[in-house]
This record gives sequence, structure tokens and C-alpha cells, in this order.
Amino acid sequence: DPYSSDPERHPVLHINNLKPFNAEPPPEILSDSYITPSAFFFKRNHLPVPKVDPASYQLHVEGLPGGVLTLSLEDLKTKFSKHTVTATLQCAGNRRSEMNKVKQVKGLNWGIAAISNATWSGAKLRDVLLAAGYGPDVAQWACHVQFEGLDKDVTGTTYGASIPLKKAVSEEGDVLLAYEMNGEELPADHGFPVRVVVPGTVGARNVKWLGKIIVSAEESSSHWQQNDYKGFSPGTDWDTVDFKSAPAIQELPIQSAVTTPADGAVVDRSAEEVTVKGYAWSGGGREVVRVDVSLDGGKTWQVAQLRTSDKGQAPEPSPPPGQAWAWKLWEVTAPLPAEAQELEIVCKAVDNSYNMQPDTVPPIWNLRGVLSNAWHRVKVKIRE
Ligand code: MTE
Ligand code: MO
Repeated sequence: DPYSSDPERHPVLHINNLKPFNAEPPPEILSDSYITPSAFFFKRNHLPVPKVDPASYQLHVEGLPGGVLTLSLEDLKTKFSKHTVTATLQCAGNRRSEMNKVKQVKGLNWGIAAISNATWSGAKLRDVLLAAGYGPDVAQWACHVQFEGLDKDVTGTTYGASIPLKKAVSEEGDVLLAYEMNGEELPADHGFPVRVVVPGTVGARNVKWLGKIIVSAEESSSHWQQNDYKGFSPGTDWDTVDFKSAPAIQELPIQSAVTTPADGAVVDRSAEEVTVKGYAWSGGGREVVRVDVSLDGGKTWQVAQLRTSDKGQAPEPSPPPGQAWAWKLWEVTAPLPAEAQELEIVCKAVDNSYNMQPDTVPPIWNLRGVLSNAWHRVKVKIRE
């Protein structure tokens, strides 16, 4: 069993698939803390977790005029300055189950918690590329930076993905070769000893157990870059789909969801009010500026309170424009409407480009069930 050396996981996680291991936390855990504890951070593995010996670990950097640069874990920690970034990671398939309800899609049936927020520390990819010989002449021919994981399928094929070179070398891109998560060494499930963290970019490009970096004219040729993680029209089916016709997902669209109360929950009339909590985030470093919440299915709305830290702690300073990598948690407390026997709670977020979420799923439905970001709706019963 290639999965026999997979690490232990927290029993509270909802398992979507055991081998390879894919799991998300109960949604209410997400809004309990601004920084998601690593044990609860969603886990998305395509392959067995590789066992990597940190003492003999090597990272190869290829494609630059300086030739191949090989770095040990020690090199990465000592030869480059250490940067810390708080960044939210979201799988392209987050909230896929809502698309599945409209019409069947192919993929793991994620709920609303294939998203989490952590602080990541490591070397800047930009600094490592500069040390390996990156310069203005390289930008003449190179367009992409490819990453290869050390996790392999039975044929020896590794997980791989790429990002635009521009993002990789930009000072403001904040792409990290991270060796710490939440102040501790990376857990095995999250890429020990080194993973790429590409803030603002879909989870799939944040390659774990990083073995190789290749600067190139082409995108990664991996299955996950070419024939997966792309969006299509609701009218495209498996007979007509042409994966070459659509760009690989990089930045993700505006997103929000209600983490509590849960769909189907019951609140007592005697409580007199209800507190609704959730998360909101947008890709590409765009900042969430507002979250609207409705208790009546979208007829009337109120503006939620946003927060960027745990309760009792000072809020994180506002990020520079274009570098809002971390989510905002939000909350609304409202009186229970006198007449209603049921609430239809709805949330929708707005980012600083005034991008908003679509109100329903059918117009954004796609055969792979990615980019699922319609208004999130939760029904709650009031017990008299
Ligand atoms: N990197 C490797 N090497 N192997 C993988 O299977 N999965 C990707 C990405 N990086 C993956 C990977 C996907 S699709 C996602 S959503 C994120 O890792 C999940 O990161 P996490 O498990 O730390 O939450
Ligand atoms: Mo993913």
C-alpha cells in the first residue's frame, strides 16, 4: 500500500477521499480562528504523501543561464532572508457539491471548507531565481516557472504545475518557498520540507514537497496544468470539451460562505437574535471590502463586520493595494424576524475591483465543478 506511510490526521476532519487523503474541517472551525490551525487546514493530495529526509533534501533550479542550482534545506534557510506572509489557500473545487446539486460534475465533492488561512515563512522565490541567474535577458524568452513535487504515481509521474514568470519574480508577488507553516516546520500533509506558496493563486499551483523549479517558455506539461483546473461554459460537456481552448486557472474569483449556522440548523425563538459568521476572500491580491448578508433569501440586506485577526488581538495592518492575500472573517448579529418560521441566510462579498459573486449556480456550472462561487445560501428553522 503506497499510502501506508501517510501521516496521522485529526479525527474531526470530514474525509472526502482516504487514499489519496482529501479532507476539510467542519465549517464552523474556520470562523473560530483567523489563522487556521494546521491540523484543521484542509488537505488536498493527489498522490501518496512522500517521505522526505530533510538532511538529504535537494531542490533543483533549472533553466537559467547560471546552469542548475542545487540547494539543500539548510541553504534555503541560511542563504536567503526569511519572509512571512499570511495567505489563504483555496482549492479550485471548493463548494463543488453545490454544482453537483444542479447537475453532476466530475471531482471530489467538497463542501465550503476547501479553503483555509495560514502564516507561511520561507525564502522568496524571487531571491532564489536571482541567485540562480535570473536577469532581464531571461524575461525575453521565459514566460513561466514550473514546479515539480516529489510525490509520484505508480508510473513515476510527479505532481506538477506552473505560474507566470511575472508573478514569480515580482517584488510584490510574495511567492514563497515555504519551510514553515504557522510558525512550525511544514506538516507532512502540507509539503514537508518545502512547498511553494503563491499568494492569491489557486491551490493547485502551490506545489508541495517541492523537488524542482524550471524556468521555461512553456507552461508545465503536467496533467493538472493542461487537462484539469480550467473553467468552461455550462453548455460544454465531456463530448465537446477541448482543454486546450481554456486558460489554466491562476487567480481565483471573489468568494464567501456562511460557516455558521449550518444548513438545516434550528434556532430557538427565545434566543431573540441570530449570529451569522463566515469567510470572504478574493484572488489576485484583491481585497474584500464588504460582505452583505440577508436573512430573507436576498430581499433585504445588512453589512457584516469584517475582521482580520483573532478576537482580542490587534487587526493586521491593511495590506498594500494588490497584496491582500488573506481572507476576512465576518459576522452579523440580527434580531430574529417576528413573522418568519424559517430563515434563508445568504451572503455575498465585494472586492476592491467591485467584483461580486453571481447569485445562482446554474449560469456558472461547469463539467469539472470548479470556480463555484455563487451566493452562499443556508436554511435555518426557528423553533417557537
Ligand atoms: N502539490 C503536490 N506536490 N501534490 C498535490 O497533490 N495538490 C494541490 C496543491 N499542491 C498537490 C500539491 C492542490 S489541488 C491544492 S488545493 C493544494 O496543494 C492543497 O494544499 P493543502 O493540502 O496544503 O491544503
Ligand atoms: Mo485543489
